[in-house]
Amino acid sequence: MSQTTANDIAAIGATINAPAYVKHQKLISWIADIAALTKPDNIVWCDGTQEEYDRLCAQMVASGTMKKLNDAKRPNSYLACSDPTDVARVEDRTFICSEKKEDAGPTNNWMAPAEMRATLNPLFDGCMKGRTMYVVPFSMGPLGSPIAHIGVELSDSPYVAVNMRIMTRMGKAVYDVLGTDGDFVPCVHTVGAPLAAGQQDVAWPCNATKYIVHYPESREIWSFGSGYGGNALLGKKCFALRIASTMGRDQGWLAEHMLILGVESPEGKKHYVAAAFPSACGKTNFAMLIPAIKGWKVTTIGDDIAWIKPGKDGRLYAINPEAGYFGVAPGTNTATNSNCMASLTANTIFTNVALTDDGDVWWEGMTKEAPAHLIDWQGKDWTPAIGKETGRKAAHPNARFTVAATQNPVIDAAWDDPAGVPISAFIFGGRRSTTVPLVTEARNWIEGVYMAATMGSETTAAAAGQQGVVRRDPFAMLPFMGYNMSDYFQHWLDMGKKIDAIGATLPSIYCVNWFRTDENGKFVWPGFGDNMRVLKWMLERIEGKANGVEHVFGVTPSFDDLNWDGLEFTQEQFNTITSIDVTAWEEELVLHTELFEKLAYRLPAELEATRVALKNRLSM
Ligand code: SAT
Ligand code: MN
Repeated sequence: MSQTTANDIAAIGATINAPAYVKHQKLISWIADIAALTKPDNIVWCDGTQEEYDRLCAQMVASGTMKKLNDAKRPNSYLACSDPTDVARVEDRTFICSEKKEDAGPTNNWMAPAEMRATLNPLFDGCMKGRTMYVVPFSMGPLGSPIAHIGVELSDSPYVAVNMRIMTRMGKAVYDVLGTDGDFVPCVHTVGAPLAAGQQDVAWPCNATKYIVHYPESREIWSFGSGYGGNALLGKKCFALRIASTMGRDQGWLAEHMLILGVESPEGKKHYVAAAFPSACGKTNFAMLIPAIKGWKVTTIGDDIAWIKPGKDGRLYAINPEAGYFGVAPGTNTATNSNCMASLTANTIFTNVALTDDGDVWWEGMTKEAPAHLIDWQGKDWTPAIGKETGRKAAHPNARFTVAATQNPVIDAAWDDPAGVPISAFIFGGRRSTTVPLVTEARNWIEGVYMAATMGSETTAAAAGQQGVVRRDPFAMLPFMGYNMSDYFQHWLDMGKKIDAIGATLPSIYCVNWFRTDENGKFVWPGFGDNMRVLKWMLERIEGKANGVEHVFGVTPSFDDLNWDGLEFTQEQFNTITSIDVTAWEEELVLHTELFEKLAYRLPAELEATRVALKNRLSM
């Protein structure tokens, strides 16, 4: 085969209209290859400017994909309503295509790369006919940060292009960082709905066949058939978690499904913590919480994903690779998250919420009473009476907002710091109506990894499928792991060992559960701003200032160890959410065993040893 020369590249660049500022030959020939395969009518090179954003939004308003909201109510904001079959991530259509099946592990769908490529090739062939291909260059993390990485998404969805501008650092400046030969993760996305000549488009094109495919070895992402959220905004779960987790394993860092927040005490002492919860368990609320205790301040670094690398001092430093929030709208209101509501007053894209008669948005839980009339997320008339009669929701339970992080009134001053922020604690939490107590501190790193590895949570609307059943969700990473789960546990254990070996301080690890219910199925813990009481205890533990009681799993506060200023909460209520029911825990440990049996191949011995020790302590 002959070498491609600079002249050839110039010619290739010209056929795909590459702007002069794109100087990366490999990138140009990759884009040319994808254009030749997908056969779009046009190529638009996104520069990330406001003008471009406004133009694409106006174009989507004209085509019926989006509605512009009333500027007097919600300036520069839009509503997009998806096809009713395209409303959440599709985990059963998500694949990790490593060369060896065991490298994807038992928790992932796997297909051999060659077989998957043979499957996808005919689907992608001509898939963009009649459409425009948008070239979307983006940085996950502050441009040029040593913790950041670059991706380029080719998509035939203008909805993806505008959402990526909010969710990532997207635009021309990325090419400066890339230079002539910088690394990037190639991401190909199509809604999978080519248009024949003269064929009328629909408001939300998509395909009943869906594939969300990752090739961890070549670090590629191919997504077919969905225009929604994590299936289509490939910088998010696909890159920042699935591909990045494999990069982290290979390069000695961590890509985690974690929010990052800053907490400042009344004395001005500041800590950063990172917390993992499964999708739709209140991460955005926690990341923006308004402390119920006077004098404390919480600020946001990120609400969904953390990239964490060891710094020169050996401590772990984290960045938020994203630049915006793609949060769940239903349930959000000025009482549960007023910072979030303040973020959404302008410049926001809403997806699958309801439209009010005066051109604003509404969702379940936004106000106590629903407006008298709405157009629901499927474009149908909706009134409270209709809702009551049919059980139909005005907004889809997984309806979302997309908003820039900079609109958050409590954004942390360091949120964009390329160096990241030092992490003092990791928090792991699930949605559990029983069994798991309010808060437990791990006595050591291995116990903490065990807690995270055995996390369980009742399922929510963020993923297609049955809701409300407990599933094991290790590290809240189950749907987002790019490699073998057991190897990932090992990676966490190894990171701990390495940091310990150089004498640097490891973050403390906590397990929390805000969701325990009473005999009537009502949440006992008030949650939201009152979670500050738990945070305060954690930070004071880290500083050696707070007491706790040791029990079978670790250390928990007694009633008197928490601050109760301004909250009526009885010792009895406290017992309801902290008690350890031995029988329930024996059953829980059986489920841990089931998980470990499933993950037995390459499961670190330390974890099974921890389980055995736990079981022995429990039966003492
Ligand atoms: O993956 S999404 O970004 O669509 C939402 C989520 O599951 O957290
Ligand atoms: Mn998430």
